[in-house]
Amino acid sequence: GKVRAPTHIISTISDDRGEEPCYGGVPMSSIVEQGFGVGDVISLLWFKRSLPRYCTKFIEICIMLCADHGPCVSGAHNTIVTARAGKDLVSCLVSGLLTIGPRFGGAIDDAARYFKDAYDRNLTPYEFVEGMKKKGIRVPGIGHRIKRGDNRDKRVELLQLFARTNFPSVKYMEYAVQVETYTLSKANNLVMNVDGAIGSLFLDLLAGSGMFTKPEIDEIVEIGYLNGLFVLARSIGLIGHTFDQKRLKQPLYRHPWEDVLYTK
Ligand code: Q5B
Repeated sequence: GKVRAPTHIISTISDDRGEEPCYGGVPMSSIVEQGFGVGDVISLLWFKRSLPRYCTKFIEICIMLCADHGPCVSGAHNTIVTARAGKDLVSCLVSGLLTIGPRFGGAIDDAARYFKDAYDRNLTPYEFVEGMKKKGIRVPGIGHRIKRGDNRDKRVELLQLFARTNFPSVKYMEYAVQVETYTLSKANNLVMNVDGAIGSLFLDLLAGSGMFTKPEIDEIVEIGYLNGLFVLARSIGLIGHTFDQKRLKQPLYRHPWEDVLYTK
């Protein structure tokens, strides 16, 4: 009989060999005819299943709310400086993307990991936060440079409102809110940030939708899918900042001497 040569790549999410490409087994024409959105496409390509509409809508809201946060944040700043150095679009984009990490935008996975672990182990917010402090780890998803207890992040409120209205359960989010109440009692800057809101609410989506088994949820949290939402979303804004700088014909950026403390 026929002998199949061993393959060098295994791929399970898409297939372009037929008459039309398929995402997660769904032909492109069905995706268009059924009026699928980018949330459905993410569901098929990242999670390999069609998720209920409230889940795909939540994914789309995350993308929209994280698309940009002005020119002063780390990512946009890098992109703007790179654009002003005359670099191409991809260089400007990746220069901004490379700032995404544990302090800026890339705390979603760790927020999900730590909130899940603490909630599943029945830790009180006090035990959780003080335990993190003892280990010298900042609570991911908590704290913001400009947001405060008396100047909350509107994005967090919008995500929470959507989830409270549409999700069957928001137990992880409510736990994160309790953690925030405790951290705010310590310092006014320790609000829940957008990473913490998405991290905790995605746990609720995974656990409450009935679309994932427990081992699948553990794997998603362990691998770390959720920073991908911020990376994808912020790419939209970083591309916008690149075009903006080029349209404005901005010159090479040089930081002013007066703003540097030169010291020995
Ligand atoms: N302290 C975000 O810090 C920031 C603490 C904490 C315990 C915490 C910090 C942090 C965890 C990572 C995280 C996502 C670095 C943030 C984002 C997207 C964005 C960005 C934008 C957008 C801010 C002052 C005192 C110190 C600290 C203590 C601070 N955070 N303690 N757990 N989590 N968070 N990142 O203002 O006693 O004085 O030493 O690492 O979730 O990135 O808009 O800008 O859309 O683009 O620099 O929203 O919170 O505060 O470092 O001066 O700390 O608070 O230990 O205590 P800051 P620091 P002490 S959302």
